[in-house]
Amino acid sequence: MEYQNILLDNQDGVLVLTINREKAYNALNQATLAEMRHVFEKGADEVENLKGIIITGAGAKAFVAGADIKEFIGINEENGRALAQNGQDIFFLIERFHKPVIAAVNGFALGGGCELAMACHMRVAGEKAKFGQPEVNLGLIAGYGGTQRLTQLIGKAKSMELHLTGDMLKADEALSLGLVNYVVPQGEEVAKAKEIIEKIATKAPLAIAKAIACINAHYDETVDGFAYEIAQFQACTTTEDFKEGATAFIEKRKANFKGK
Ligand code: DAK
Repeated sequence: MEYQNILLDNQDGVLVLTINREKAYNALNQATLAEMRHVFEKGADEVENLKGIIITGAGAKAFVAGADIKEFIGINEENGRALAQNGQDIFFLIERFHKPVIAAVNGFALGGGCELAMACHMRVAGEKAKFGQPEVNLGLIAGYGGTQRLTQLIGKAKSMELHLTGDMLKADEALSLGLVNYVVPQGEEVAKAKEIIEKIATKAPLAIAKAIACINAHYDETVDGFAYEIAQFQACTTTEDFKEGATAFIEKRKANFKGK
């Protein structure tokens, strides 16, 4: 697939996905969502020795300023459900991806942009980043999982406040509420996200994938997270990497994990 709305840069196995619609503050139109779906369904796994993915926005102003409001005119009762389902499916692909996905939030992360950041496994914010769910200003509510993920991340009271007022959070407030993992000087978001992914890449890949799946299981009411963890733990014990990790510890050397 040829990408028109995103840029992909493979930095030694760290795939930097830049939403490249700077003039529209990187607003998510349907074409951009389709390209992102393709990356997470296919493209990323074609990257040799993929370590993880960083999602960021082009330019200095915005990560993603929301769904593309200029496309809204075509949304109606008939297609609204399918559009929401499509968006949520793509964000689930991100959330359930087997390698770490980190949002490098370089500016406004509003509406669908905040929802995109929240679907990632972690978030690194530049100090000028702003987060919010301002859909009520447009007669809408969040449709890409925002009511659920913001509540999971920062709790009911603050999530309620943000969704009902449409107010924005500054980066330091987002940090104190647990919405972001780190706040860094403006422009250093991708570098910090890369540092985290490089660290994770030194660990056992199958264990990393299973840890992501187990943590996600906590938020899936159809799954008993504790039972799921037992099964995934047991599966780890059958891997070559488990033997290698334990042996390396005893032999006082660095483990050489192979993802097997
Ligand atoms: N969509 C399209 N264009 C946008 C945009 C957006 N969300 N946000 C900004 N832009 C464009 C502006 O139109 C402007 O383009 P030109 O007019 O120059 O062509 C350019 O980006 C720069 O914007 P401003 O001139 O407004 O820049 P400022 O620095 O003055 O203000 C701002 C920045 C981010 C505060 C402001 O642009 C703003 O309030 N933007 C809208 C933010 C917003 O309301 N975002 C939430 C959108 S609602 C759905 C599921 C989910 C959703 C929708 C549907 N389905 C199930 C179908 C999610 C909804 C949302 O995300």
